[in-house]
Amino acid sequence: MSNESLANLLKEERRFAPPADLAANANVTAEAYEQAKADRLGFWAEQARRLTWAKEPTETLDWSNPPFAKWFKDGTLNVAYNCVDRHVEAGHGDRVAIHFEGESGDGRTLTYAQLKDEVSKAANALLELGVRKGDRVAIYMPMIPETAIAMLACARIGAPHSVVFGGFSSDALATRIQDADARVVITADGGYRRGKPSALKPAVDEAVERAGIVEHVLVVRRTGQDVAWDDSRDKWWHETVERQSAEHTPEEFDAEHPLFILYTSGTTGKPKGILHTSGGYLTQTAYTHWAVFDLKPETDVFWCTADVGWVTGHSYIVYGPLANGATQVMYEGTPDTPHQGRFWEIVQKYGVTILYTAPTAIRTFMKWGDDIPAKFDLSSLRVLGSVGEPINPEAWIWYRKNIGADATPVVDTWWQTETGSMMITPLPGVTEAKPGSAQRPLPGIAATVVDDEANEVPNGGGGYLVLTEPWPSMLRTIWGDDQRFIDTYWSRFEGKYFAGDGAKRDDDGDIWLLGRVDDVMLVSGHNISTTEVESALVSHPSVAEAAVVGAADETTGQAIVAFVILRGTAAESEDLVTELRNHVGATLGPIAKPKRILPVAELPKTRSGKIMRRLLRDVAENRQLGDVTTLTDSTVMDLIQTKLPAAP
Ligand code: 6R9
Repeated sequence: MSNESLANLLKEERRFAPPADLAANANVTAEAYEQAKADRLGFWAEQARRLTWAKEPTETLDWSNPPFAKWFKDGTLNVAYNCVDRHVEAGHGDRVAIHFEGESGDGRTLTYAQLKDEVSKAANALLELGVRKGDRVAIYMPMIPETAIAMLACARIGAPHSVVFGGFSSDALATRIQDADARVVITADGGYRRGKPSALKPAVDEAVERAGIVEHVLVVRRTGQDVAWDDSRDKWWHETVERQSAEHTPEEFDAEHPLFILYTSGTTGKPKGILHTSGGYLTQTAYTHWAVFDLKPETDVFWCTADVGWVTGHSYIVYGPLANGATQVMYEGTPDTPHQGRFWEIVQKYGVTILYTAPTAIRTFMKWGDDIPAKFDLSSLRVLGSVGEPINPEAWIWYRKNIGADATPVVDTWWQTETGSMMITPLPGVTEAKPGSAQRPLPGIAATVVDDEANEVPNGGGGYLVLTEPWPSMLRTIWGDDQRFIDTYWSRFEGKYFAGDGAKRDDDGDIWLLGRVDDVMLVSGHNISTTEVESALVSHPSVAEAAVVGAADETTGQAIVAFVILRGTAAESEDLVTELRNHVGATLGPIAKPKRILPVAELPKTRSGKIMRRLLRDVAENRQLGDVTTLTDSTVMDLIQTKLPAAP
């Protein structure tokens, strides 16, 4: 953003106070902000006491060699013990840990006592396969309980896991196996997706062949489909794990012992293996899951709809909820199988009280229509969360109104794979909520918005989001590449973590996220955020979803090109396009009017639901498409290309 700070275009005046009863019984009150401000490290030291340490840490943060942080470094603990055993020891062995809902309606309930046995057996099996402390294990699985069990078994023996999203190609899996030098892969024959078994093992076979270093493949039988088998290498989970002893004594590891590597693709270059360690990561995931969702472990039923292959699944299906002894739902399939009310049917069936999902899902539900959730009893819900992208104010309002009975708080949580857990978000019992804004850094977190020269922008200004103090669940490095870690995150602004997101501060000082800096458009010398133009489009009753990009333009530098998905009833026409352009002009000002608006059937998205604007930019600029390997459905791009007349 060289010419001018991000234009501050969107005005959102709606406000929602926390419900009185929730505020009165909230886990966290406004005092937490004061307390953390007065003594930030003392605050985190106190949060670390949520965990059970084998040896209590005496030092909170060692920041003597920035940006390489060490949190709680003289403490030792076992992460799996914290997520499982200690709840059983505390007398909660009969509490449900996981209500598993298979796509085809099959299900299974695991109590904490059962989870302890399963994790112990899996840990013993990994030991039998020769896995030792520090060895990396790749996990390529559908959304089934064995995935969480496998991750916890790795944590239990100190073997960092690298979960690779089950939808990624064998290529992507092979690169990640190689980069982490993983000798063991845990997978399944397949999983259910859209009513059909979807194979995983063939991709593993190919990846293992290509990587050339894998010694054992442990295979869960989920679908029963035929699989190729290599007797010297492949082992069935039900044969290898089931015969193990359910006794396994957890070993204690240093707080900074690596817990997992998770690859983020980024826009260019080879994927970055984001490294997270044990004590600080678990402290912040447990704290945020408890604070931001106001979790009451005895009564709440939590459901995070993310895939475990995404960081959201790591932190808010596996580590945060289980460290807190929560009861949660885990769902294998898609939201429209066998019908478009599937999510609401699940909420009703299990009495879900806290729901955590992504804006892309919410916009899809909006498109499907209000009458679908209206058919189900959603009265158990008391807190709704959003993560993954900026949530358009209209989607926020829809979520609260149609899912939350116009009463539940919506927490819009900003964070990244790199931050490990939530960083900027309202608190449900404290914050007067603003639709579309993540609002404030959590207690103990220091975030701000700066301009090109690293000066903090005043209220009303826009620029780059930075984190100004280390935090417990921060990434420790990029696996095998400390220099890339420094260059990517710590070099843009001296001494500050550069998140790569554009942001603005409103007149109250609240933070609004405006999308990736790489996506910001420069139109006639004005930096305009894709998010704001998209939100303006989505606020029109005919638009369900929108993706906006800047395409090279001779007169204005870049011109705004919008791809829109129309709502079911809206017909595509010249008049509608003109109306949409005028609507954006009226909402944001003439500078933000898209030059072209193209109705499309689908938008290109990553597996975690993020719109891949760079591919749309390629289309808008008539270029060869870049890397499409992380796309959910690559045929989407063919459809979009046929919509686009050759650029003028
Ligand atoms: C957790 C996760 C990180 C990027 C991040 C930002 C976007 C996530 C957001 C949000 C606005 C929110 N993002 N949550 N933008 N508001 N509440 O998504 O991790 O997959 O690494 O993506 O997602 O652009 O920088 P990850």
